[in-house]
Amino acid sequence: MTATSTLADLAGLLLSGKIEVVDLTAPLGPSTPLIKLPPDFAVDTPKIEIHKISQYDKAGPFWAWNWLKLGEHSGTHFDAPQHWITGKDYPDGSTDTIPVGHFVAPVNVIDCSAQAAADSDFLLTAAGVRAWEAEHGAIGKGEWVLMRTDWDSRNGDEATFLNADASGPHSPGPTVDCIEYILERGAIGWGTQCIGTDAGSAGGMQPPFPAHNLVHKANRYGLASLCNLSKLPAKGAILIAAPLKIEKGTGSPIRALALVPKG
Ligand code: 23J
Ligand code: MN
Repeated sequence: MTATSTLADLAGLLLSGKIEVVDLTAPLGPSTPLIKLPPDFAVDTPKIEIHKISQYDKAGPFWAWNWLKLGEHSGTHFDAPQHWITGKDYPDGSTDTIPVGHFVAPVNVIDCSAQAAADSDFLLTAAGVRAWEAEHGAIGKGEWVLMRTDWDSRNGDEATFLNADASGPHSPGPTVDCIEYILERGAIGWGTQCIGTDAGSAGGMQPPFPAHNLVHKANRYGLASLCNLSKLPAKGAILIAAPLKIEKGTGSPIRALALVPKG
């Protein structure tokens, strides 16, 4: 088995549909849910705007095109190390400097959908990850770890997706020791189906927002608002998640794709 013959096999399997390309991306537009931070603490990212330049009209008779107003951390998106203060000094930690090889990697999908359905504040722990490994196999160095909660079913409506009440947002995510553990395993990043990589309750953890604080401190990456994780196997798929090459970018909307073996 050579790299050349393996890639030729991959090409054949893609064309025959025996390897399927699954879209893990939510639609990006004015109704895309956006994170709301505590008002005394921060300024929010602006609503997405799509403005028409022309549409086969006086402003451009043969062509249609738009311009966008869009925060880096909007919709299905990538968090770069420089997004967080703990990762600010990595020269290869912004969207334009991350090695592109990191954008294509094997993916582990930890199914927490039943727990998240029963408890919006469900937290995945290191013990939970170890139990998953005992069943499905070890998380390898350079691999993604994704938390499946099926929260993409809420993604069409911002209030349902954020799930906030007077006590704050209620959405599932990782504990501090979960993130410490996956980084120990050598994971390339951590991804979720919620508005951000951290749980709704993560502001009260120590450190606050551990998926941001610890992942980016380790020069690793985050993925948020992923869709369709129910279509992925626990192991065996390849994730393609590449941010736009924004100069000094802290993150970017992505078209997240998975290569999934069929049958
Ligand atoms: C800014 C401040 C806090 C958080 C976030 C952004 C995100 O979740 C994000 O999109 O990276 S927690
Ligand atoms: Mn983000």
